[in-house]
Amino acid sequence: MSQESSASLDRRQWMLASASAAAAMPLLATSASADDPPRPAPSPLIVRQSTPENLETVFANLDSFVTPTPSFYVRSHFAVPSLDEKTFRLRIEGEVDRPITLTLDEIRRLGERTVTVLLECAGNGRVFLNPQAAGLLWDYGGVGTAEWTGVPLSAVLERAGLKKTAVEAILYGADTGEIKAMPNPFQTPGPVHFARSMPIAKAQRDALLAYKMNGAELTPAHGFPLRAIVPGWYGMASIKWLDRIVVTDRPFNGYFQTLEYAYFERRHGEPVLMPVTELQVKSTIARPARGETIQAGAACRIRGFAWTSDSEITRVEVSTDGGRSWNNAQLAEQNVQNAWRMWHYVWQNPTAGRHTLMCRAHDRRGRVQPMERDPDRRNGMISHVLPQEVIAR
Ligand SMILES: Nc1nc2c(c(=O)[nH]1)N[C@H]1C(S)=C(S)[C@@H](COP(=O)(O)O)O[C@H]1N2
Ligand SMILES: [Mo]
Repeated sequence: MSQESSASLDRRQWMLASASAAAAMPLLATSASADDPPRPAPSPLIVRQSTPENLETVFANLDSFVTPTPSFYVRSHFAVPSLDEKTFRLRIEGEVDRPITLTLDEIRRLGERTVTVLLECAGNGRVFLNPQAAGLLWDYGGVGTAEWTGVPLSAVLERAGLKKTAVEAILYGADTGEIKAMPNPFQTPGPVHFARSMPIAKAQRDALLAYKMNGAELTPAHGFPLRAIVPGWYGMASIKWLDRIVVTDRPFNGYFQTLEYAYFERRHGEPVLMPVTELQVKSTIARPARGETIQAGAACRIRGFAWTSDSEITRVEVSTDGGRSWNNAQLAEQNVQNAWRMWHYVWQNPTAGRHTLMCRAHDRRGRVQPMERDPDRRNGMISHVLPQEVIAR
């Protein structure tokens, strides 16, 4: 597929999204940000798949640090399991001194905290890959930031007591199913639970078992009654409907970190398949949106979001001429590790015609958003700079 045709596909998807938003919502007289021209109220989510339900955020409509729950993307591999708060139990077993099961009340008593954490699907931006990669074709909106309330995973592990042999914690969701819609080597051997592991050090450092999102009980789609939140890692690590933790004495090779959600890392120059973990430094333009018409000659406020893993966004550059020249954007003061940072740049005098916008983020660890796609990342971890065409009239 040529660059041209993939760009027009995106534009069509954007127009479909905004057309359905316009049909469903009355036009607001004023927009959320005084600097943006008026547009429809926050739209419903875009349906990427209906069974199971996979829903994308309309990124161009995001204009707040915390993403409201009704606008937060949903990524589920299997049907939402129906779980009853009263009979729900979390089981912890494996390399522990005492295998235990905990009720939600027992979990809540382990020391509540609230963190603001961004989740980004490892496949976010997949629609831009060329050649097209396997998986759901997310545009910009497989990402969001929410306030999560729960207890540290470390507190739960402490209750069970880790043996000296403990190396990883595997988190299992209650959801289960088969993956068959791919060629044989990528199918599951019968039904599996959605599961991911992390090293014990990560589990003890900052992973959270959350029962609230944005101050309210988790919704079924987002993992009711209990989910993991793994700060700084791609979303697949944040297991929803979490009902089982197995501590192991060796790395886990489950389906969702080998055949899926894995990328090639070069070791001694040779590719080694590794589970996807840490978020890459990335920024995305929210407005003007791809294909949007802006006013020629009038100052245009370009705004967006930038994020990274276990670091801080220190700079976002914006180009209005397809990457020939770059200008520093203004970073918002609100700067929370493992959430995102809002930014804007005022483009003083757009001339009539087509323009290609770009943005590029830097972090405190010295990482820079790459200009080129790295094919070793297979079908995920999509963070390279993307051109965004707008029209000034
Ligand atoms: N049990 C379970 N947990 C899961 C998933 C899943 O399918 N089942 N999807 C993962 C993926 S790939 C992502 S990106 C995030 C999305 O979380 P959200 O649906 O709350 O946005 O959940 C993760 N946790
Ligand atoms: Mo994901």
